[in-house]
Amino acid sequence: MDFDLSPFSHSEVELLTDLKAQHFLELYARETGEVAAETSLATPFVPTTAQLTFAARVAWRNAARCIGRGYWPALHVRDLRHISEPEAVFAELRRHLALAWNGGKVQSVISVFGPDVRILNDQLIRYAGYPDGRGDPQNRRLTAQLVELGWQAPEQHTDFDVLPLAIQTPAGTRLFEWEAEDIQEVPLLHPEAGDLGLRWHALPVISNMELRFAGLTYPCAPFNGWYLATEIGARNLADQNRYDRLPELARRLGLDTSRERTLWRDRALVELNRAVLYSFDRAGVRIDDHHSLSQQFVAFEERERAAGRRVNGQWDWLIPPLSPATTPVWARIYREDRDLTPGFFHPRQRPA
Ligand code: NRG
Repeated sequence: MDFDLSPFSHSEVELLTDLKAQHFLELYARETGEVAAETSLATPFVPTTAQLTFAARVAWRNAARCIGRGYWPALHVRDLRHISEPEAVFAELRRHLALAWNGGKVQSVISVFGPDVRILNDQLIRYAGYPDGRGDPQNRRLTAQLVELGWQAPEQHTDFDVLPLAIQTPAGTRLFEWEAEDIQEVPLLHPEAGDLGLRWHALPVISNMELRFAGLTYPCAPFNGWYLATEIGARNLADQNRYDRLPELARRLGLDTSRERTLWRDRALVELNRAVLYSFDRAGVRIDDHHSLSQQFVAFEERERAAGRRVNGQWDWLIPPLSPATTPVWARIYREDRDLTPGFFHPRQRPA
């Protein structure tokens, strides 16, 4: 439950915040069996590490768009609320990447920082998008912002130049460059067509969503799971407004691209997704396919039902972009509560 607090007076806001804290503590007690001390208006609620850990995991469980949340109880939560100095934040983010990478056996990790920090980048690892057409067109605005903040792009633009990270505090915005060892990437090989001259990074780390619960907001709480192959093969590298590589792949594969009805786009799309799975498997990097993950999601739904909980879901995000009707998610109906907390929210989305 969340409200827009702007029309309320200071004391009304305090009361609502207190109610939200009570609401969270009831949930915490119900699910963990631990009864926590009551909060009151006199003493603002400061969650314990155990409560923060629970909240972050439930926020993942509540994430309406995520097909991978069956793993929610295994989220590794790093309580870094005492850290808000940019250098220290960046050092911890490097540790986050190493912990999440785990030698290729990618683990889900969230790092929760102090309240005055924000990250400008929407993911920790992003490829630059340049006006000359190189790189990821989705990141053109971010790239321009980082250049404005002082980033010097490499002289020779490539399609996969990793952007620096912009960390914002009340003292200003600072840029940090990743070390080569921080960034794990997988070059894409097609099992029959060979090297595709493409690559993708192993870790999707969402860095611009706020963690909200108990009337509290943590604006810097980057989290990651691992990739679902269609994210890379059916969107990032395939979308016409992203890397748009289907025509080139179709030609390589000798497909007839003269007419739409040869379905060369669909055939190239399947082959690109095969290449992503094949390459990640070969490199020993954890990745899911949409059939297995959809089945796991349905099993998660069953577990939630058994626990007496309703699954929050957004159907158009849960279905995969490749062969959606072959998965069990296609024929199901989902309802979304956009205010459900604990949750992850975009900063523009209603205040907590
Ligand atoms: N489609 C985006 C990533 C979105 C989140 N996906 C995950 N999250 N797998 C992309 O970079 O392709 N996660 O936390 O694992």
